Amino acid sequence: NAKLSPEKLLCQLRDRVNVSMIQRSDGPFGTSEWQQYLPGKSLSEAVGHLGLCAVVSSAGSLKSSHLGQEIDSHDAVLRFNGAPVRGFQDDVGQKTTIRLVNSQLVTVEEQQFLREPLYNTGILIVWDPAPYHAEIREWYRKPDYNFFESYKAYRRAHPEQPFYILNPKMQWQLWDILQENSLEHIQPNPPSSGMLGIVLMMTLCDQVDVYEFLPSKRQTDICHYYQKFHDHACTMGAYHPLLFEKNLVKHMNQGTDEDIYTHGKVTLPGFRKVHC
Ligand code: NCC
Repeated sequence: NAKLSPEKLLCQLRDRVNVSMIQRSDGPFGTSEWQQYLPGKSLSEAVGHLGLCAVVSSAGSLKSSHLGQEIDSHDAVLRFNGAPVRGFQDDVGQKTTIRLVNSQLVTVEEQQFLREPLYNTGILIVWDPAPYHAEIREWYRKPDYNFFESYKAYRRAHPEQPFYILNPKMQWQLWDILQENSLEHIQPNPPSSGMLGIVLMMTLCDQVDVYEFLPSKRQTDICHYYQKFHDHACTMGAYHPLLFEKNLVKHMNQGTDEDIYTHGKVTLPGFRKVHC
């Protein structure tokens, strides 16, 4: 049901979604206090030029997938929220280059977030749902979850680990493209961590392989590969416009339907490789 050709859609994403991390120049973050907390290096300096990247969804369908080796063969691997690797290497691999977490986890699960060694590997990025196309200052005054103190506490405990705050601009730039390419009205909530992570990696990598975002033959109502919890909404979406995200990703897939069926694998080009 997408309206644009895959090529045009890739160009729209490349040109209209501005993926950036919060910097000193971003209004309320210009204080000397914030200067001590925001990482000195930019994200692209921290990761360098990435070739082949993997994005690993947290879906239950990763269970028994044996995709671990294939995932680890990528130059960089992105994971989400509290998705573990220990004990699940055979299915999800063990490499974590970047972990994208939502502000709810950082705030509501703060004690776990500050204590769990799981979060100490790789580069951390936190994002928070902002009001539709709000200015940074407006969002800063009223974040969805007030994660700023928890972010600072983590930075004090782990000053050497790169930890960024995703500029909230991108979520609505991406949402607009989702809406423009859907025949139905979609809920006015930001895209899922999964979709944000896919677009983030498209800005950093030459190629992005996404695992079990589009479910394989292992599709299940089990929400996560690491929990016993069942909920259909995890795969289809409730708060996040997940179904529309998945349609968009399917439309841009450069891999085969066979790869989706057997590996839950979608292949997308990095924006550097997109010519408009
Ligand atoms: O579940 P969550 O997502 O952490 O999953 C990360 C991303 O994987 C994709 N996914 C997950 C499960 C599934 N069956 N199919 C999938 O395609 C999605 O793209 C998803 O974004 C989030 O997006 O941040 C989310 O976070 C959780 C929760 O906050 C964190 O896990 C921390 O505990 C949300 N769950 C709840 O609030 C109960 C979830 O709605 C969205």
